[in-house]
Amino acid sequence: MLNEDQIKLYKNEGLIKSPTCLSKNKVEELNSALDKYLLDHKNENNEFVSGLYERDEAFLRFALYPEIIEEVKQLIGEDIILWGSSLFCKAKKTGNETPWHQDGEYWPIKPLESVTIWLAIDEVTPENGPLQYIPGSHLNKNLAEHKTLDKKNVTLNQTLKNIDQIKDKAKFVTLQPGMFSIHDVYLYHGSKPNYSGNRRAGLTYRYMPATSLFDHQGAKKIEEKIGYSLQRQLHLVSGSDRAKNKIFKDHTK
Ligand SMILES: O=C(O)CCC(=O)C(=O)O
Repeated sequence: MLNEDQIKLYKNEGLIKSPTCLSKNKVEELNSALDKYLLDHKNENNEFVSGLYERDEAFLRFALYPEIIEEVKQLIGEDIILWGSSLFCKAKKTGNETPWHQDGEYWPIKPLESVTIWLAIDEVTPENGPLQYIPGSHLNKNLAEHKTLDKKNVTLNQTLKNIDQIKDKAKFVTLQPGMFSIHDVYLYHGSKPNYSGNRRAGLTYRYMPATSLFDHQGAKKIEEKIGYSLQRQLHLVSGSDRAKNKIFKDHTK
């Protein structure tokens, strides 16, 4: 669970490192699921995989761990929908950059509110492309202008237009396997390429308050623009679906 200072820090900075670390057994389960996924998809680019639990349901159960849900509740309340997951698996030496962005730029959630759990499978060090962020950049709850990048070796193709002026305020997040950070939907964040000798794999799980509506048609349009398409599954993980979303599975019963 988060203490009051940690909750305050999250509200002020837009990102915190959770004090929780998953057990050794759970970290082993995470590794097995990832090893199997990478083997099953060995001819694909797995630097960034969106719709992870829709593609492989082995990844769903990690998102339901009470250690994670209890902390999400502290930040967005009792009514929670898990609506997405991704793999960010930066290969050693050649791992891709994630350009500076705000998550909200990609997500049709109304009203726009969501938190991301970034769960480390590998150790994340200053050298292997940790998540970096601008503390407080979420505070005015605005989506800043993004532009499309015409560049290979990036996980996402949208980037913030005016990041150069504030880049020097960035902090980065180091994690041990089984630890996770939590960030706000409006936060400016990204990560550098991985030129180190160690892979940097992590999972993201996205949760929204069930008082918001997920616009499936809007999501489809955005995802086609980025170049993928999937049948997104919404999972009710706590409380009730107050906004009457299209729920794929209710885990509260
Ligand atoms: O892990 C990364 O490289 C970027 C992650 C990210 O952008 C996110 O979690 O929203």
